Amino acid sequence: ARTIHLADYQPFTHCVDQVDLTFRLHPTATRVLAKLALSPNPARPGHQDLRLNGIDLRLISARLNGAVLDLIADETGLTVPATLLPEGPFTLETEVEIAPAQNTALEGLYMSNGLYCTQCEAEGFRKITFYPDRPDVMAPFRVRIESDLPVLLSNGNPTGGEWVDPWPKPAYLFALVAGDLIATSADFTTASGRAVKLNIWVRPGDETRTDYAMDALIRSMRWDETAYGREYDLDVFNIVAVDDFNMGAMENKGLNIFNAKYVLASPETATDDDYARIEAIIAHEYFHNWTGNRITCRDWFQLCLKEGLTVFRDQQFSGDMRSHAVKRIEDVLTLRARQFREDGGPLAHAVRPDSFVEINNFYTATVYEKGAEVIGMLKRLVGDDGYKQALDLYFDRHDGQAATIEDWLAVFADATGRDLAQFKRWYEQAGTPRVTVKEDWDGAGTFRLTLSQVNPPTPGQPVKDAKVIPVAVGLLNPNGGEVLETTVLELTNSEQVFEFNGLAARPVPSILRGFSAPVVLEHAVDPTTRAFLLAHDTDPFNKWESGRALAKEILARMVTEGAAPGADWLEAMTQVAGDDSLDPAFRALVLRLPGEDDMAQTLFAAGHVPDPAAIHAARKRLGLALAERLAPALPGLLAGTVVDGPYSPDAKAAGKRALRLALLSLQTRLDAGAAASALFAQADNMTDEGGALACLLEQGIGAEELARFEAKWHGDRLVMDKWFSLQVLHAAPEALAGVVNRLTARPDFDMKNPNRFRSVMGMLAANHAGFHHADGAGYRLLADWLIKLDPLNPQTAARMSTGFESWSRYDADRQGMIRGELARMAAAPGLSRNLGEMVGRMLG
Ligand code: B3K
Ligand code: ZN
Repeated sequence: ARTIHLADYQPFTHCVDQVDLTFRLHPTATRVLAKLALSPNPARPGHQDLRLNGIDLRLISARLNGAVLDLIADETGLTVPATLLPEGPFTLETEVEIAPAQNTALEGLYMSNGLYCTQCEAEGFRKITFYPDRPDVMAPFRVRIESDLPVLLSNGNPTGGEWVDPWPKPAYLFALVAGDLIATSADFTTASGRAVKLNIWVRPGDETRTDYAMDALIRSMRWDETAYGREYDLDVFNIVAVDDFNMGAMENKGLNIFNAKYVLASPETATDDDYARIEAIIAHEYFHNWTGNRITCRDWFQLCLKEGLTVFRDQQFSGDMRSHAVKRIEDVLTLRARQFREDGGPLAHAVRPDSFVEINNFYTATVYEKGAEVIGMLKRLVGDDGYKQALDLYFDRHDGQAATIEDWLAVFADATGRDLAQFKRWYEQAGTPRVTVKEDWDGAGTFRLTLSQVNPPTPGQPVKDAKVIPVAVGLLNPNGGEVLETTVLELTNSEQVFEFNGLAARPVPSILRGFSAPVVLEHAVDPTTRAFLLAHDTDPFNKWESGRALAKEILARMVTEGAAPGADWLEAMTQVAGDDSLDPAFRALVLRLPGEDDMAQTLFAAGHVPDPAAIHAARKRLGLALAERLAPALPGLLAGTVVDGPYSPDAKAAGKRALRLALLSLQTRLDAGAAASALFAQADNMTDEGGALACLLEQGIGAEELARFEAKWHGDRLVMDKWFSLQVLHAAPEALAGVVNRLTARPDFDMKNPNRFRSVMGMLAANHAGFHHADGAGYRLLADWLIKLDPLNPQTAARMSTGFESWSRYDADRQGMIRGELARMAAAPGLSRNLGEMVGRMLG
């Protein structure tokens, strides 16, 4: 397969001035008529061939300025030779036939439960019609849909039986939906007075579960007006929920298409986490209307231009709606679990990669989450005002354009006068920097911090330059009072000394407050000081982080030295559990034990070969030790988390439920499941019901509850996904393969449905001790199923293969087994470009 390089970018030969599409829908023989108004692109002088992308299209006819063309398409598209083209503007009409019902890849036009829908990002439009399918070709679209189905939707405004989108857009933002759908509607008036009709379209029966998504949409629209001065720009905004979708959702202009999982919510069926994710994803897709649609990417290497920024914006939004402290901790947990893991293995790549084989393989935690972190650092370095000025300039200067990271950095440089040449390395160099801290107290009022950075090698990038790293620091006095409030130190060299004078006593430093940079901090701190910071730090992130570091250090010593659970940590946890002055959501996060994959990552970084079984056993012992320590207080603490009144998904009530479930997980280790069974039986919401079930399964009990859950929910696809997930995630290591085999043999295990496939195979890889069981059964199972899925849905197969990305951490036996499975996949006949690239990169 061919590798595409950023350095080879060239503008397209032609401009598309207008697109007119007619769809005659049919499950196996849809006709697509495309009329393109084209003209030579002045940016590409000379008389050029016209090359259009097209895959799996049956060409019926082609006409140039009305005259029939005798052309034959090849595997990847259609060329109209320059010799046939006039000097100036011309029209090209094509008619093609496609078969949406046979499209299991869920890319292009496909069918989901009787509904026609599309997914075009990144390169799906070429499966719909012949077109220059690249983001820098932007055109206004007009769409006519011929079908008997009751609801027919596309981008833009409905006008005289057509959908007219006045905003020039790249083909990846095209969308079409047709089917039997019901809308929940609302009216929205923008700040400048535009009336907008909002519709959320779902399958009949699901319309009782759309209220929260609508509420989140309205709040998102208002927020973007106040926080960024960005208004909506069409008369309608449609959202459609579909059951079969490769990812979370898609920001098609005026017609967002969502995985039903991220739209539908009712208290009985959705957890608090589901509600929070729905809010975040609704916001994310809506925010793309400006950061992604009005200003798009010049080429796919610039993907982080829209994704990093839009993630950053949705994180700000969720923080404003809920709690900034809790949101930041959750975001860092995700970053470490997914992005640090990726950055430390064979799939590491820059936030802006410079080559790819299959772009769909680069919708990663690095592009999204690290991309957002990079923007957070930029904001810290230029300040809130500088950020605002830069963003205003960005929207002003680049509206209607397809832009680059160079454009993005230029608006910051121009708006603030700051030189960002060194900062740009964050976009170009992969890997997680390690920042080491040394403290020095001279006994006479001066405290010195020596910060140094190491940028580890990653595939294709053996040597790295120093980054500019904003390290937010505060100093506490020995009584816990703050003597230096949060100050940003700029680490730009490989080593630098920062001095603080006039101090009355040796301070306790709080370093990397708010997780001010996506780095691994190496700072030797004794357990007493960690506990002190957990008790006194004024920065909520570092307060949590101190408890986290303490737990990880103890777990590491339990695994490597057979140490006992540390007294400092148990004491500190007791304090936090009982401290009613702290936000319950925060307490829940502190009480949550570090995950096993996280521990494997940490141990590996410290020079150990992680033993999955030993980590699993140590984590169990630590949980039990904590439960026993808290035992006398647990009933009272649990009673304090009862939420009065009917269910509400708001952050305060959700925080209480999160604390209750954290405590219940401990209690279940002591009472053989009595409290959890009771909560399960009386639960009136999915957070409690699913949470109680998880507590039971985690302890290897709960078979009866599992059966009751199935009997109650077997008709609900989304809830049944949870039923599948929970069993796989919490299966005992030696039982995992058996559980997976039992579940995949069920008739309701439909591998064509990505949610269902992920519920089992994603959780298989997430069950650390089970997946890495020494018998290798987990590895074989995952590889077997990826080989089966790949011919049907290469995108999801490739995505799920990241279960193997951490292979190099483990012992020689496990490495051998995983590499064996990767090689077996690599040799699978007809392997897709998607999975082929992933497997090839993992094999190195
Ligand atoms: N832009 C889409 C993701 C498309 C993924 C293509 N494989 C959703 C989002 O980031 O909002
Ligand atoms: Zn996005």
